[in-house]
Amino acid sequence: MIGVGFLIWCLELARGIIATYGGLGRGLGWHALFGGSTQDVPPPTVVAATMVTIVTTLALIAGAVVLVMSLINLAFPAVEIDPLLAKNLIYFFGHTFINATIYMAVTAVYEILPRVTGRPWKTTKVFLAAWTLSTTMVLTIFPHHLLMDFAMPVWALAIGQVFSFVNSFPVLIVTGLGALAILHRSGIRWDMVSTLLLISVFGWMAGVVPAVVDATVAVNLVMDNTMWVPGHFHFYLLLGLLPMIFAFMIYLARGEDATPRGGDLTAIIYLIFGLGLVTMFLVGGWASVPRRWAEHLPEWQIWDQIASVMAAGVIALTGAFVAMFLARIPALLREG
Ligand SMILES: [Cu+2]
Repeated sequence: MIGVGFLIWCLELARGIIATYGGLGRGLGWHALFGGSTQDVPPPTVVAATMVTIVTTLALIAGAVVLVMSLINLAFPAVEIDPLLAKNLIYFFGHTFINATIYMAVTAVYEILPRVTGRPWKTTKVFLAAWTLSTTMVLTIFPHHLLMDFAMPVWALAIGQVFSFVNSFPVLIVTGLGALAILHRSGIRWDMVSTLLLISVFGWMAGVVPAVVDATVAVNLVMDNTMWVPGHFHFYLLLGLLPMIFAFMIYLARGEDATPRGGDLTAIIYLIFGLGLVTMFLVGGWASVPRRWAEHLPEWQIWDQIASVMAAGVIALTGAFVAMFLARIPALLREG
């Protein structure tokens, strides 16, 4: 049901992009990137949304295929599934789908930072090239989840390994540098929304570092079943994806000038709690604390205890951000 919902959402995005820009290739700005045309160059948000539409649709198809295969296998056990194929389909779906969430949420940075600074975020050729590269690579690096599967062909693992290094950087760099260029001497007023956006760019960029470390064969063989893994994905989801979403929600509900006093401090406290939480995960991984394990030794629990306090702080502030959004809904509805 959730998959079908997302598929309808993707199809609607694709329809909108095709109707407005004349095709998905033009949504990615290929006419400007390869043809040199400067007409109808799509804004950054459309470029990102086109990429997300393409890869999420493909991910959903793979997910649906493996679901149907499993259901058939349940009903008719004689119809067997190739376990390696099933695992590949699952990780093609999962890797692509979760990556696309950040690629979509980063449009909050592309849209809101220019508005609060009064400086446009221009679509450059480098920006277009980075997003086109990521569109192809995000689809081919999922074997980095299968580095421990000896039955996988070595070439597939090699692609997963090499492209994991290459893929992470183009979009991160154009986004990070773009954000810094817009912010530099802009005289911006640091409020809750702008601070959350800056935190999100930091959290995304910094969180990818432990992820790429884990996608390295030599490290993965040791670290994959440790707390390092929840450490890296909490890093870019808790401090990258979520601040993008919070900033967007609060901006939507309260507008440009209405974010409350001291909002920047609230956002920084969220960053501190979040960093504390992910650091405890990463420290546990560094100390080889296993995940998915029946036994959890008393020596490991000090990190859990610190992390629990940090998690409580994250939950409290998340509650506050969501409440700020929900509290404004009735007024927004009245204003129409
Ligand atoms: Cu992945």
